[in-house]
Amino acid sequence: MINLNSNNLTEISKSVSAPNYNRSNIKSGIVHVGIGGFHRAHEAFYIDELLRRNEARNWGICGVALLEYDTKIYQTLKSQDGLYTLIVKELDGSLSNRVIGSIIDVMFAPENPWAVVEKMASPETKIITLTITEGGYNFNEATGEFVVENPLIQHDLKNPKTPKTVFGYLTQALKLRKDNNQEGLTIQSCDNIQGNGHVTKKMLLSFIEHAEPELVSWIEKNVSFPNSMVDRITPATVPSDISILKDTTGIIDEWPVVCEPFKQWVIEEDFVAGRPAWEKVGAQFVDDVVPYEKMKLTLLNAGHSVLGILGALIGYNTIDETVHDEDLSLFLKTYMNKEVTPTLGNLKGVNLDEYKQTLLERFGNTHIKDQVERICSESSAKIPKFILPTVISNLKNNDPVDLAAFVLAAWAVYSLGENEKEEDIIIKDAMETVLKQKANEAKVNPKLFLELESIFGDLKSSKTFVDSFENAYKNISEFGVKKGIFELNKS
Ligand code: CS2
Repeated sequence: MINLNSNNLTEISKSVSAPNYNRSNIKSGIVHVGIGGFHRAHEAFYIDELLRRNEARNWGICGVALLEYDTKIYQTLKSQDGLYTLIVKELDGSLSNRVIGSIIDVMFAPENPWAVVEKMASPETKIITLTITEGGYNFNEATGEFVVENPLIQHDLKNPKTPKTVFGYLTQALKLRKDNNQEGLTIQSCDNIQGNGHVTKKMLLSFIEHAEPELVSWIEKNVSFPNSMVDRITPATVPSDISILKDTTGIIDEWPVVCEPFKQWVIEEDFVAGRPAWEKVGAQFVDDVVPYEKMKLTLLNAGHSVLGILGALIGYNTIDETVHDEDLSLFLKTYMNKEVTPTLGNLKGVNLDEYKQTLLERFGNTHIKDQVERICSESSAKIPKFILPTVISNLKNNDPVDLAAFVLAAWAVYSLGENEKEEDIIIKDAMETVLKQKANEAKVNPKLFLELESIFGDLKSSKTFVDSFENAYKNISEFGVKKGIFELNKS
């Protein structure tokens, strides 16, 4: 058995593919915030691939764990010198293991916030990338405006030297760069949000208007915020992933990452301080990423939420189980074809039919075992980005919204915390308390669930939507999801 760390790399490379480059010669041109599974399956993989081709010596990654919650991942990566195994689960069930070496340093922000600010401000840093989750951007879903009342934001405004949120860190780092007459840099969001670069810029500038207004014009001139679409399904690592790796390779890795073979990264060309040659390892650079983002958020991510919420109520545990249920897969296909596709218009450069077909295959990968619980987590931040834009567009055009209403009604029932087998559903959501409260009120009058304005905006005033929602709610709560779908098909 071999512990995964730098000293053992030569030994490790005898049993799995491992970095063939000298990690001590690499500069960290990238500071990345949020070193969860997705970053390690995606961006860190692309950089590792470049490093293996000797193409990215200035583009190693310094990974930052921002929250107390990230203590364990920080400690694990620290003890493994930033190394971890990426386990790709192929469609035929075979596993390809590869040790990734691109994270050359890790920092734990709560331990020494100012060290992180200085790292972000160092001349070596050219890009700050973010995976801080959909909810991390701190905007009101209905208005799109920054939520300055958030107590953590208030903390950062009052304690600029010991920030807690990404906005506090970025502000201090940019201020330091300006004060030191440094060049600007690129801030690149890798989260699932339409216009993720625009949103990052808008939210950061809103914070800065309150914190350091004189910094705004410097940022306008010196910092860029490219939009991007990121994709690779990365379920949460489970104990058997760790033990299978140990049994088959002898490697002791406390936190490997598992993912599907598919990956995609479409990026807008807008980097003010240089960038890695990501195009050499499969990323696409385009002038306008909007079509790709729309497609991914409204079909893949929404598709996940549809299967996750309906599947959770029925009592399924993994996404492949849900998509192998004929009622659910037919429901999803109909949702994608009838309610989503017409809202997408003509997307230059993509073949939608092929994309949807591939999605069903990816969701159906029986080896991935992506957790329904992971998909349903933080639905209050996901639904407004993945499903509501489709609803709003269809209502505007007098097009059907019945299937989306069915999913939202199922979410209201789901939020009661019990599935159709009378087992508890574990709800992981920043809005858990209020969701449960509204879900209980909805038992008497379903449309009260839609009063969650920070999620649904003004949806409750659409009679068309409310009628479909109430009808679906009644069917789901009385007869269950599958019979509810049957009733829906009849009408
Ligand atoms: C998922 C995403 O969290 C979710 O709900 O839809 O994590 C999805 O797996 C990734 O965006 C795939 O690229």
